Amino acid sequence: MPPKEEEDAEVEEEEEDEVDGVEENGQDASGAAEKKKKKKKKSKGDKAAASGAKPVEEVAEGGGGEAAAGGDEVAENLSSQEQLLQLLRRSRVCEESRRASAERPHPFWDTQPVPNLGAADFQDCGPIDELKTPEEVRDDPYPLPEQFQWEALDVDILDVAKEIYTLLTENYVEDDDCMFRFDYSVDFLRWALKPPGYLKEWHLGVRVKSNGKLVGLITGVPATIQVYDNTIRMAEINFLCVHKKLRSKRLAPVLIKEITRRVNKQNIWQAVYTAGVVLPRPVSECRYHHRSLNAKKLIEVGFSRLGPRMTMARTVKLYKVPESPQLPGMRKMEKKDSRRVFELVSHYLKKFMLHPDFEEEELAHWMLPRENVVYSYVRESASGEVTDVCSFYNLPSSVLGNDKHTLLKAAYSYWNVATTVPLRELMYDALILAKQENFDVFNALSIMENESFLKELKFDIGDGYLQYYLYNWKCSKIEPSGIGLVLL
Ligand code: MYA
Repeated sequence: MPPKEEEDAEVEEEEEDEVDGVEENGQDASGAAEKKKKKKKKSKGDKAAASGAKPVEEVAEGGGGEAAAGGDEVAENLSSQEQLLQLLRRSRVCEESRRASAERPHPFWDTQPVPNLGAADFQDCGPIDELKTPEEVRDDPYPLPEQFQWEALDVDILDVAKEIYTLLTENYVEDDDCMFRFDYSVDFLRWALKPPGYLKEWHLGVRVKSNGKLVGLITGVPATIQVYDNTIRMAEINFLCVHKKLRSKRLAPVLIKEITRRVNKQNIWQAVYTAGVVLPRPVSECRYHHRSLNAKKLIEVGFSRLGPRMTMARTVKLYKVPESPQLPGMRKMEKKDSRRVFELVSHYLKKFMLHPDFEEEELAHWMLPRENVVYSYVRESASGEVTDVCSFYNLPSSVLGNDKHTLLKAAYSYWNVATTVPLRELMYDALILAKQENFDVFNALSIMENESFLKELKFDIGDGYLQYYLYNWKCSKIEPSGIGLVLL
């Protein structure tokens, strides 16, 4: 399969809604450019995407690259030599962008209990900060600039959940070329934010006092995580988001410090998180891979492009999958399967250096099927034993500035355990099931044992990375194949 490549898109125009008065009154801009937790595209350099990333400064300044991807015509007019040149240029830009991010100063992160980017790898494991008690942690929330206030967001209130949805769909993670932006649904957000033991206080919003508008977010949920031989109660941090009009005003560090305070008050001192941006300091650097399910649409939206000497018809044929699962006994997971799925998944995860240590109830929360959110299937033998399990979650992206399509439906590989067949065969059925559910693309990271099926199942490598981070925990770096953790 020849590598696929994409063209730069024009940067989307910023929306014009008002965030009253905040820019004049905001704190000084640091000049730190935004970079994103990257997902999505094939042949873009980002968190689930796959081609060349622009340097962060260029993205922040809205600098354009080439014209927007134009489907067959443009793709077919490019000679394979031109495509190769583009590929090389993009990989270089992506690497430069990563290096720039790695080399610039980190006035906030340098004050935090995380290893320096340049520090030697650790041989030992343990907390970085001195041990404290919750009583030693300040009682007062960190101060925000005068015009803002904190709020613990209640996602059970539909209007509040919708406000979070709006903030994220308009301002959350985009690919490096600003062609796609995550579109986490309300149902997804409620699922992601309400596992057993969740705390409303860790769903932290920043509102403009004068009009109540939600302009900032960071969330945490509790999880037990095993890192090498240590089992640690942690917070999984996600959905850090600052409204586009309030970027580079050092609001993110305040959000991070305040969520840290709230987590510490619960006697929890470590956290795990992922990001597309390079910060001090990843414990692992993984890559996204993308399997086309709807090749024509992916090309039309500029997610992928026709390979050299490929026609649309040949490409569609290349990615065609059977209509129904190939393994006998595949069916949707049900509540009655929770115990067995728990046994399979928790036993399987033990082989990885970094993995969640689930309670049965917790895993049932994460895996029981929810329409349009999470899809889980088990394989039941003739004698009624559940032997294999696969799952994926639904994280669509808005397609920005495309005349024909507004949404890209992406499935993300989740917890998969094969005991009766090679993982590749199980994942082939996962692709088929995702296609049945009308997904356009199936994304998987280079983690766990995924390398065993990516190539054969025609996944294309993305050109971006997903960094895994631990807060206040030092340990030796982990290869992607040692990561047994998927964060949403
Ligand atoms: S990753 C997804 C992050 N969200 C997005 O990419 C959405 C779109 N972007 C934005 O909304 C903004 O650009 C954000 C930054 C909010 C990202 N993780 O306020 P600033 C540092 C951590 O002027 P802004 C996810 O959700 C940056 O290096 N830090 O910048 C996991 C700089 O610090 P330093 C980040 O662009 C989140 C400072 O912020 C990230 O307006 C895990 C600049 O602040 C990032 N993704 O806002 C959070 N991006 O100067 C950490 C930039 O030092 C959790 N920065 O380089 C840590 C554990 C906490 C709990 C601990 C409990 C024990």
